[in-house]
Amino acid sequence: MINLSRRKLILSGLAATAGASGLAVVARLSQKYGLVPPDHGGIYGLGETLTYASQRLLTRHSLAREFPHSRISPRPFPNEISPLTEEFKRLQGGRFADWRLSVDGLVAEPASFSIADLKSYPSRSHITELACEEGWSYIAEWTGVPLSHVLNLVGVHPEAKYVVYTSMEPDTWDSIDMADALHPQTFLCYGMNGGDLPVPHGGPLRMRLPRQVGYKNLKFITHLTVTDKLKGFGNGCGSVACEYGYAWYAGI
Ligand SMILES: Nc1nc2c(c(=O)[nH]1)N[C@H]1C(S)=C(S)[C@@H](COP(=O)(O)O)O[C@H]1N2
Ligand SMILES: [Mo]
Repeated sequence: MINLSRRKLILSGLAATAGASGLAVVARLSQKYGLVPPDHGGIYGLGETLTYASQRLLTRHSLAREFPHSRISPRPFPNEISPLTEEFKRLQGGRFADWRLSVDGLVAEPASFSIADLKSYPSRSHITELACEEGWSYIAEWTGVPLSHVLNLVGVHPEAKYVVYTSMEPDTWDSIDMADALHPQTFLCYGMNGGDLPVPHGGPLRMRLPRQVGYKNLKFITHLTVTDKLKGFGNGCGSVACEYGYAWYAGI
């Protein structure tokens, strides 16, 4: 763990060298302290590294803003109806009783969970904003089980660095680092505004991670893989979105 004074030192190092001409030094410092995001190789590589490194050093433990009930948006906007696959329709027809979330990778005991299993664990709620990169946003109350709870149940190996999550929507997956995976506001979310999570908003289960923008909050997730490297997942940059040019780390 990086302590506060060392954190300050690295940060001022990052800032000073970025302000001067030594961007290569930023890259080297970030590498040294494990602060390089998986999509650092692109045209904006150094920018992504600087954003991720400074946010990780400054805000690793900070919380996304929570709102009072009175601020819940009357008409939350779903940007997608449902994955219109036969398999999804079959599960939806059975009210998701046959639906499972499977968890594997660097864990002591791979497992799979029904929605009833997930609902039997301690549930948490927060009223937070979902902000799309396209400019719209809304506030809702999100309920779920903290991802950290499920990761503790399966026993994550110490070398784990990322959690990859996959949607039932074809070719849709993303990943987060362990700081976000273990963050108290990061939920496997099955509820919204007091009811079950509606299908248009990702029901029966979505990732809810209010410290990153909308597109990291994948809907219809059914599979988690804990890993120490993202090489081997798609082209290795950490998400499908990133393969289309969006940042892997999209902190707010
Ligand atoms: N499976 C899946 N998850 C997804 C998306 C999607 O198209 N498919 N869109 C993302 C984007 S860009 C945003 S802004 C949010 C929107 O969440 P909402 O539809 O519940 O408002 O979902 C994210 N999760
Ligand atoms: Mo979005």
